[in-house]
Amino acid sequence: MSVLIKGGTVVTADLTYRADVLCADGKIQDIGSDLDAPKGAQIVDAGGQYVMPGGIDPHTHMQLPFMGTVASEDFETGTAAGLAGGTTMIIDFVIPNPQQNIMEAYQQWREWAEKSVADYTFHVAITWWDDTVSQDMETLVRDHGINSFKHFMAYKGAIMADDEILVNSFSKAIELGAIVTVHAENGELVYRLQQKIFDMGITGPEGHPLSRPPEVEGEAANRAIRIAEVLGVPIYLVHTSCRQALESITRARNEGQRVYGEVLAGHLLIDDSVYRDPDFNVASAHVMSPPFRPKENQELLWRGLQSGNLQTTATDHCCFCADQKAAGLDDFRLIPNGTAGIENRMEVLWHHGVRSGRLTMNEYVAVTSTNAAKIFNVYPRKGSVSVGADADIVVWDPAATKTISARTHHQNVDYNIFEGMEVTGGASTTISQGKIVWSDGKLNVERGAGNYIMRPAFASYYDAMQKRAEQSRPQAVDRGSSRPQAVAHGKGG
Ligand code: DUC
Ligand code: ZN
Ligand code: ZN
Repeated sequence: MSVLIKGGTVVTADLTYRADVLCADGKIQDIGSDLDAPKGAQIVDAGGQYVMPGGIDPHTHMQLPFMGTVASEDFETGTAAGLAGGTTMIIDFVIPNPQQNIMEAYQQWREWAEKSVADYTFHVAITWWDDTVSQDMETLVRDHGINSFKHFMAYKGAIMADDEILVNSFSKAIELGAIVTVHAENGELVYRLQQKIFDMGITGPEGHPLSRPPEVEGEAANRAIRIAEVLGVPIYLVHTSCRQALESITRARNEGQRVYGEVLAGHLLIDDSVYRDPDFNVASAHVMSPPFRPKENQELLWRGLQSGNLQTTATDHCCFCADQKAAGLDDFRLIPNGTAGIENRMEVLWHHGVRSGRLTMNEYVAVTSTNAAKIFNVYPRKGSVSVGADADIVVWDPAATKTISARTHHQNVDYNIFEGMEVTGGASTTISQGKIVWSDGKLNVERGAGNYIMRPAFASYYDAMQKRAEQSRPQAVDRGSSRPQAVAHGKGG
């Protein structure tokens, strides 16, 4: 079965041009003017619309067991909601319990994800350390197409990675040609502040942001970046939410360090006033970490995207319904952390990014798809409209209008953090693996159709680092030069 997208304007991270796009056998077969439709092809009329790479959400948590419950959105419903919003691939997280065998956790997530209706891949979290973890990292990179390892610097007593774990895991990652990612919040400080605020009698959701102020994120971001610098490993900070963390990223990038930053659609558009809503259901529905921030951070995060210091946008899609959030009715520390967004990321970023003039259409494609594909080494198979790429495409109607609501969304959660937001621009057709899976406001998906996507290690990057380390070794005595020294240390010295 083939699909011919006719009469649209192709928009990639680099180019904007009029062309038809032919998809067959799951791939983009041809791009050109006035392409003929093969016999039996389905035709998508893209007149007046944009033909872009499907969105990649590099940060989701489908059916995550977390804080005594399990996220309500599973891999089937979550990937379907993504397709309805133009997102055609997710990068979810394998999160082993402390002491749990890493391969066992990985197999568990693979099994859970088999019902996905769109393509998916995983970051694997390193939550504890011993020789078997080191071995398993190697197996994952070598045999299972994993090239990114996640570290939670918060959630003390659960999945938190302390400095010893960070150093061990980062060192192993560079040896394997993998990238490290971090949830940057100082878990010791969060723990201390949570107790203090609760003991002061602040028990409701308003205590959540007070216990996780921006300084706590800034400290952890800077620490992780500096550890990565010393070890010479590329690092990616998930959900950068505040000035302090952004400044650390920007500073390190200006020094030539390979540091990447992600920002969530929610952090760009929602501020911390939501936690002071008198309705527990509303305030607790916004409890996620890091929390929504004072408004002044939003403009800085937009500028981070515009300047290229932040490269990707994500959602941290992790859904809990009101009955689950109610676990923290008397104690904000027990409210399961997480909010939804996979269905709305592409449209809210278009509306507030492109229509506002903050982002060009090409920049929009970069930050919603292409950059994630490049950083996590799956480009140009994903994140591009090019011959030979996977036929994961969104046909974007810039004139479509909609009011976002939990009443009409496809996400399996009873609240939408963008409730009532009016947006212009949306996915009229989504194509996944060369099949039309969303059109005319209807999903046409098949349980289990999603493929697990292997992502190779960054061998060339690792080789280059080794070469630089060798070249820079004589300079290691030059105390005025921090970068070459750091690279030399990156060799494992
Ligand atoms: N933050 C959340 O809000 N939910 C899941 C995990 C995380 O880090
Ligand atoms: Zn996180
Ligand atoms: Zn997360």
